[in-house]
Amino acid sequence: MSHATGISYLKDGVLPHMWCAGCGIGTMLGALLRAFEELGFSKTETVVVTGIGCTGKLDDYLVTNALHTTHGRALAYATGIKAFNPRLKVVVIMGDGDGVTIGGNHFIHAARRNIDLTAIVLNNLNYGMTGGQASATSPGASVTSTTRYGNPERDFDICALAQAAGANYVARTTTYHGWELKELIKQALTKKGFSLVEAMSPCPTQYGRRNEMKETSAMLHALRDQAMPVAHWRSLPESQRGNRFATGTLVDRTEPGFNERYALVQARAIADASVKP
Ligand SMILES: Cc1ncc(C[n+]2csc(CCOP(=O)(O)OP(=O)(O)O)c2C)c(N)n1
Repeated sequence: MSHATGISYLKDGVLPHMWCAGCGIGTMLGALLRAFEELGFSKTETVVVTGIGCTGKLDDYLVTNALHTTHGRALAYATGIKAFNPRLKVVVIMGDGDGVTIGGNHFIHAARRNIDLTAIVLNNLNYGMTGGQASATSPGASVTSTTRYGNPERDFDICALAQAAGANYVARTTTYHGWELKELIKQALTKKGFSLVEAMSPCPTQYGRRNEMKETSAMLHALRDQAMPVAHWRSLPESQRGNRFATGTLVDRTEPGFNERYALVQARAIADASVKP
């Protein structure tokens, strides 16, 4: 049996890519390309929107439509695209800094609107591109370039945030689990309403080396060991979960999304206008 490579969605001449050895962004790109191919996504009717950061460079590699936006604002641009032309498939790729730190407010409101977008947040636990500063997902005990003696802040659970705000679909895995990542991206891409896939990823250059994971592969293996399929994770009392996080599909609902609700409002407004002089 031959597997999809997704190569037809990759721009010519872009390899080798720009990310560090051991970074998970290339794995996420591979999963996305394969998901596009397996779902037969149209190159002209798919728009990949990115913010700024190492993860935000991903749109450079694609032959789909792409929009490279400002830091933390990718979801706002994507919302405009989807509201204007609901026929387009809109996929938003962000780092944890981009998506839920500087971009936290846009993230909450995109999930609240349940707008029909797929957001993929690559969570490498810090601001990779600018030197490894703490982000809203850096764990409390972690050392980053701005928290040299530990992080006094608490971290966000991105999936719980999306669930609480109203997203229809929420999933998480790691870039160690490349095939699962592709499958979860496919589910998210076919889901109506706001869908989120969180890809836990190593950042050996910035995060790993400051947190006693000096080998290039060490953070990848640490994430692998922390990942726990959601059914198992839910069966354990909180006291036994330790630092493990749940993976797989965490939320799957069918609430109406923004575009459906907006179409109803539009129909009412048009009907109202037609009876008035
Ligand atoms: C408004 C604004 N503030 C700050 C920056 C500087 N900046 C560029 S990338 C980045 C961090 C990106 O981190 P993250 O989103 O986690 O992505 P990663 O690089 O880790 O993939 C920052 C702070 C910017 N470009 N624009």
